[in-house]
Amino acid sequence: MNNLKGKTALVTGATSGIGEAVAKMLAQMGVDVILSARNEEKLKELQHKLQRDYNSIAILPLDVRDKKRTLDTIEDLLQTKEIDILINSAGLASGLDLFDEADIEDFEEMIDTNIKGLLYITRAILPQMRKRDKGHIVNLGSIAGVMAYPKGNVYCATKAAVGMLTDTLNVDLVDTNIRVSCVEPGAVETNFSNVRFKGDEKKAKKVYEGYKPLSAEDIAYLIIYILNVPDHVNIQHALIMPTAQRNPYMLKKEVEK
Ligand code: 8X3
Repeated sequence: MNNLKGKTALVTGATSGIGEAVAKMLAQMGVDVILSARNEEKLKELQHKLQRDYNSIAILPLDVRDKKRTLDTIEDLLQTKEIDILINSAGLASGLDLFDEADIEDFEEMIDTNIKGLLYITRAILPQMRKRDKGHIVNLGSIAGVMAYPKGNVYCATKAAVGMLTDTLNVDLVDTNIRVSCVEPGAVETNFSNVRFKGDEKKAKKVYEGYKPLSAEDIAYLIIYILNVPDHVNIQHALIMPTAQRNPYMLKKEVEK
């Protein structure tokens, strides 16, 4: 069953990790994909790669933290495109420190991207979806937004906000056919920890050692499933963890002998 063919999707954070994996899978499903991220060169590279095999792949260079540019760019985009699917996957963790020792710049970067960026994009896209009475928004939450873990502080808070925004959007959209979903992964091996630890690859690699973490593709499969279910089905939250991890505290690691 492919309910997605011929639809148009906008994917933020499309040049890495989960965003990139979802963009590729959407293209495979025959969706016209608009790839959005900050780095234009990377966007062009991915567009070039995908265009060889799939239909329409457009790019939208954008830093979602820039309110005015985001609102203006989306307004322009909507003059010519009807967006059926919005994947809000731009987001990051910056630092893993005790709250009282953490860098306030890190707090702001996470709030600006994970919450405010998501708000700007969604606020700009949603009126068109409401007018057409159709659309599906998928937000990238996290187990971090469901359960607090040590030193997660502001990252956990931003992802809790993403989860709650999913709920409040669903409530505000009760009289429409628009669906809003939040995917909440545990440990996924992507560039995530590398960014969190600011390029300390050794520290980043350690996070995924001794067990099989999820891959970006595992999350992309789930997102495709969520998007592809019949119109009367709205999967509002989906918590997805590696089998070795049951929550942020319970992770079965093989110990080296
Ligand atoms: C990523 C998962 O557990 O590192 O959001 O916060 S975790």
